[in-house]
Amino acid sequence: MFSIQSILAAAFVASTAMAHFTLDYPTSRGFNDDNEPQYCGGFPNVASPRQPFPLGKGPIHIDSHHSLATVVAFISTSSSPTGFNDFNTTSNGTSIPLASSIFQVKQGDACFNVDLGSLGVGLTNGSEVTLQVQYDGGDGNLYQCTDLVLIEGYSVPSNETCTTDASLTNATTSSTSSSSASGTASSQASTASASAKPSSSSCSTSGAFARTETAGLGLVGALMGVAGLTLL
Ligand SMILES: [Cu+2]
Repeated sequence: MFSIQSILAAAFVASTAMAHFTLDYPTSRGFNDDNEPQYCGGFPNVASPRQPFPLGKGPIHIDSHHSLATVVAFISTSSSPTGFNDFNTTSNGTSIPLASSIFQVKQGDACFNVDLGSLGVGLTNGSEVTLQVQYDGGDGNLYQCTDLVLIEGYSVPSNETCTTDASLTNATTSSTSSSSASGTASSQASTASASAKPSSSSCSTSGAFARTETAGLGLVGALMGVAGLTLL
């Protein structure tokens, strides 16, 4: 017969199988656990209205459901991006630097700052961008997008300010010290399946996504290699 304990245990397993990670601020386009490995987490269309966000330093909040994960953010300057390539270059062919370092987060809430106005891709007051967060907690790259309009001097709600910037304290590589030309969205996407190792993930949503790849290592390795070259 079934005991209360076994029923509770089953419920616990079910609940931990939810939500690899969520993008909590700015608000995500949408969240679908099963589709999170897809471009923009399976939400390819721009959300309207765009959310106001600082042209200067502004905070991004995520909630991680893996014990350890590798995170990076990048942007598209297209008003209607349709795929990863739109996060690679601007409409006039300028490479878009990563919007953050590549850094690690532990389970739970994490916050990091971006400074989109300083990326050197011509963003000004009123510019429209889409920010995509890439997250790898051991079961493959996952994505969330948010659609923004950049406002000079915009003040975020005080409760959204980062008390600890995870991208500074836990960075595995910097987005600013190396040439960003290599650190673009498509190169991240293309290295996503480059390496594999056993996963320590506690989050397997389905057979299809319960892979044992750790894309972050390949990505970090590729970027560190380039960073090394630029130091020569
Ligand atoms: Cu997961």
